[in-house]
Amino acid sequence: MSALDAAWAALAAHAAHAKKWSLRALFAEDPERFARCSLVFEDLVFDFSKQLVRTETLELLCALARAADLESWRARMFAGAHINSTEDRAALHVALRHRGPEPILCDGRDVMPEVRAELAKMRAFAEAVRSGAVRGARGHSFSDVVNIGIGGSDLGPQMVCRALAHLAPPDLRVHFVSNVDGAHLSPLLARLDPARTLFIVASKTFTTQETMQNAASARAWLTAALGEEAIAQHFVAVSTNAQAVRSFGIPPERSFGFWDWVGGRFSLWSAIGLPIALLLGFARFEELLEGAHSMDRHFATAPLARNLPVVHALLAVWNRDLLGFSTRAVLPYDQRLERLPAFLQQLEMESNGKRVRRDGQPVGRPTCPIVWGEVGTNGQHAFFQLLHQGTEIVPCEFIACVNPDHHLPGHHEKLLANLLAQTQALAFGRTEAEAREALAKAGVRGERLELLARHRTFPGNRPSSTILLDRLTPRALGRLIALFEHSVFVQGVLWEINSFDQWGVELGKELAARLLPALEGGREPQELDPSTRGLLRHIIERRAGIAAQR
Ligand code: G6Q
Repeated sequence: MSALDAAWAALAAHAAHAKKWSLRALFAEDPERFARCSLVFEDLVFDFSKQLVRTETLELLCALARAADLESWRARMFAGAHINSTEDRAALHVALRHRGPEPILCDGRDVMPEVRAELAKMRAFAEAVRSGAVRGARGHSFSDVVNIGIGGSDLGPQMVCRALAHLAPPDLRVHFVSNVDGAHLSPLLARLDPARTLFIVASKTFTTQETMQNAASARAWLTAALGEEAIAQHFVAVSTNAQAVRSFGIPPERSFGFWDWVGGRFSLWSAIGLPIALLLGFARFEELLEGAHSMDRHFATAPLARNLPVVHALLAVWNRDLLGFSTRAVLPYDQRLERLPAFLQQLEMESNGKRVRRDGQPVGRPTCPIVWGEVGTNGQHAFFQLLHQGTEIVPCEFIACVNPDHHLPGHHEKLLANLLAQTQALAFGRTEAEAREALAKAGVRGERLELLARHRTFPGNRPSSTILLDRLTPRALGRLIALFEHSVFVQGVLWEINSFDQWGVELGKELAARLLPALEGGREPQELDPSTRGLLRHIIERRAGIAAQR
């Protein structure tokens, strides 16, 4: 048996006991449990004392990490090795936020001079737009920036811009258009003034169907109002494909680059973060990078058992593989983090939603859970019923700031009271005896008391973690995102998968390309299955019918 198989086997044996543990008992037997089962990094607190773990669990999980060679994979990532093996590339997003003078090598070259040069170009452009030095074709300063991109070229910068909008100036708005559905772009264009609108076409490849369609429509809208010559002043591009950017009509000085060693979902630290720099100013974008860099240093150097991304990942694997929980809820108690669940869905599920190992063999155990979530307290009035009393156990991750950035009295205390209460209710529940006692006190008697007591029992023992930040600053957010990024990588190492490719998105793209001609009035593809053929013909007939009526 390999050391890794032995580590999994030891954990499986341990988990057989863990399935009988109760959080009530774990807390009762150890008054120091909070101190023992929480980690602090700068002002970030990660409390995992309400997870179904003991000291021995963490020891066994750390042994698993060592058996999976985590420390050497981590070193290889920082050293620019081609850990993205199926695409034969490095995964070097840590270089994008590296702040020190040291070189970072990739394929024998120091990438830092290029990284710094691109950051300097972003700074100059962001400052010029914000000061009004760079203007549109009619001489107006820009009031609206539209980022056209999808997936990794959308979710990260969008999430950050929403999270930190309280730091944005009142006279600049940033919008994000991703969906190929014209219902995304069309109503936005209807509200915008072409003379004051700047478009960012953000696409690593500059071939993505959705982005190219949206960019073409935006370009047609702009040129209809301001003429072809206005393109160079109203469009910028962020891409690794300089040739395609030039063909679109965007000059090199308005084109921002990045590198093939930056994965889309890890790219918000590159020029893909341009909307962030425009909205918040470059100094704040740099604070975001600094926050991520400080987490990178911690991840690279802290011992496994005190290492936040490592412990976060080990708990995720414990819940998924050993306790068998198939989903994970992300519950930010902060309205500004409303796009965090969507961002993490991509980061985690695109990275680790895989069934074969790096060597092509089946993983043989469950990998990435389904990640989902919603901001609190909204979720409490929607799906928390299932979290507390449903038949599915969902490990939850609560995230909140100790201090708000608004001045409305009375809100934040209620927000935090609710967060703390939910973690308590999930962990400790309410026994049937306690429910009966509460009902009796309220004057309920007899059969009705017996019936209601069953409905009002909370089984508890439902694990959760809580992350607290002092305040939602760019630095704190950068640190939080980097924590999740590294956790995803660690989980991938434990499952022996490559977290940096995404072949699972390809088949649908190919099939859509085969079907598109038929929808555009051309021939139906041959050898179509009866279901798809039936649907395709229905659409074509109904659309023809509608067209005929017009
Ligand atoms: C992310 C994925 C994917 C990608 C989009 C957009 O890691 O690779 O979400 O970001 O498909 O790709 P482009 O940036 O090339 O348009």
